[in-house]
Amino acid sequence: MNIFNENKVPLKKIPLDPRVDRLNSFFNNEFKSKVDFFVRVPGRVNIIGEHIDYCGFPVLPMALEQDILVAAGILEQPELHIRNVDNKYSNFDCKITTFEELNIEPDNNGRPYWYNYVLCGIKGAIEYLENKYSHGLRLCVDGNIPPASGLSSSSALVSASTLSFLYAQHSIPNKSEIASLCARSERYIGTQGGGMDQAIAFLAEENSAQYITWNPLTATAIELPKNIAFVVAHSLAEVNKAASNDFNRRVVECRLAAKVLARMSGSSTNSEIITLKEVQKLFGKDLDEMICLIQKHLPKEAYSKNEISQLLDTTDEELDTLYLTPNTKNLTEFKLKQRALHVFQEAFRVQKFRDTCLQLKSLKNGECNGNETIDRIGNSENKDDYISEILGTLLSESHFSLKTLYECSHENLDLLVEISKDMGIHSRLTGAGWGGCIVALCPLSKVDTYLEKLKKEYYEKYCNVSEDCVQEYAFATTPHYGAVIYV
Ligand code: ADP
Ligand code: NG1
Ligand code: MG
Repeated sequence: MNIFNENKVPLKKIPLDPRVDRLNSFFNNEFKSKVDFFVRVPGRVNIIGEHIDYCGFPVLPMALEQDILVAAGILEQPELHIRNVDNKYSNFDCKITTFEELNIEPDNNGRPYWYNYVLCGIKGAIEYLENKYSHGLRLCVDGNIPPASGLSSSSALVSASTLSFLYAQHSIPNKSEIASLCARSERYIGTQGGGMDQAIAFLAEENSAQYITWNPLTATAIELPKNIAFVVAHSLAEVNKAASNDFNRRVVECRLAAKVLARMSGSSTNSEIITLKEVQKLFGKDLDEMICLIQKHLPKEAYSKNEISQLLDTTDEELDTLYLTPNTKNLTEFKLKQRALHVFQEAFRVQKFRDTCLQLKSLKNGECNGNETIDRIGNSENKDDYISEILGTLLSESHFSLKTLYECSHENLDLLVEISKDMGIHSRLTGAGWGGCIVALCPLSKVDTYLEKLKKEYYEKYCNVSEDCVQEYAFATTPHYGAVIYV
């Protein structure tokens, strides 16, 4: 076990923190035994790159201060005892055997029980260990990431569970490996997400966002301009992504769009192509050119299942088994053009956001070298305002696309975005959408006025929240560090 290997999830001393103390006492009371270790996994805010991780395109999230904190006690017997400090979350106890036998079922309304996320994490860990494990666990969970709000509370919970279980078996995988494992584990809840949430949970660094790529998974630190703050504001519309087929519907629409585009390029239907990124590679075109190709190859507003089967020269039954999920098999209509357009355009915005941050850094380091954009930034009267406007516009465009092409916004999110716009502040929904939070790019000098405006014009006017609670729902944030084990 190499404690100092920077690729491994770090082991740190248990911090002096009242929240850790409270969780420790809660665990002692609940189980009449001592905590062996704690695990902390942060939530995240995705700055830009929404609904494109599962299409193979890079994204740009940062970790939050808010986290899932877990206290764990190692057991000799193969059992799980799961508790939560918040008593709205019920206790759960079970025996464990093999990952094949660990069933994860939702309630009668198709909503996952909260502890199903813990079970997903454990199931993934047992699968990774090929059923060779020797210890069970007692777990107490304390989370302060607003749940079901696009800040990735689910992945923090799954990842903290996987990490706890592996550590209890004396296994500390490296960060990229466990990030990919946790992304696979969370799919047991029923949603076919990409790996963004788990990647940032493990690969985050303090003070910078991460530019995350797939296959192979890499994270590159991106310094954000110092004169801006990222403000998160909750619309107070909560939505559990595994309780409906909205999320998976988008995933399969992108898959089918990729498949149809690949077919148009002359590739055989049984090729492995399944993501829009792979299709781009197949065509050998840049993002702009792909956007033009969509207009040509996917002209219709909607495609029926039968039309897609014909385009792919397959049967509806084969379509079900190869590309659809249990909760999307009953769908009869798919929007391929709109979803693919959003994906390629959003991928382009991520590149532009990252490049602008890098160009600003080059300029600050005095590395101009006749680069046109850098010169333009350098020559602008107020560099900071100029950069804020470029980055902010990308956020506004992203929101518009998510609202109109991807259809995953919510009226409360749109209202928050409009209120922000009134003050000249660009913002967008963050996370999967259909509710949850916006992220706004706010000049540092305007943060207090902006938060005050949100309080007056959103929280006081439309929501019944007390003044002290507003800070919990609207806050400026800076990039935090990733998952840790406290021993
Ligand atoms: P998010 O955008 O926050 O990831 P999801 O819909 O993916 O939203 O997952 C939210 C679900 O995760 C909640 O409905 C709940 O079941 C679970 N969850 C999140 N935080 C906690 C917590 N602190 N304690 C228990 N369960 C939690
Ligand atoms: P949230 O909103 O945290 O559940 C989901 C997916 C991400 C990504 C975003 C949209 C999971 C675990 N998370 O996040 O992979 O696709 O939506 O960009 O499925
Ligand atoms: Mg989630």
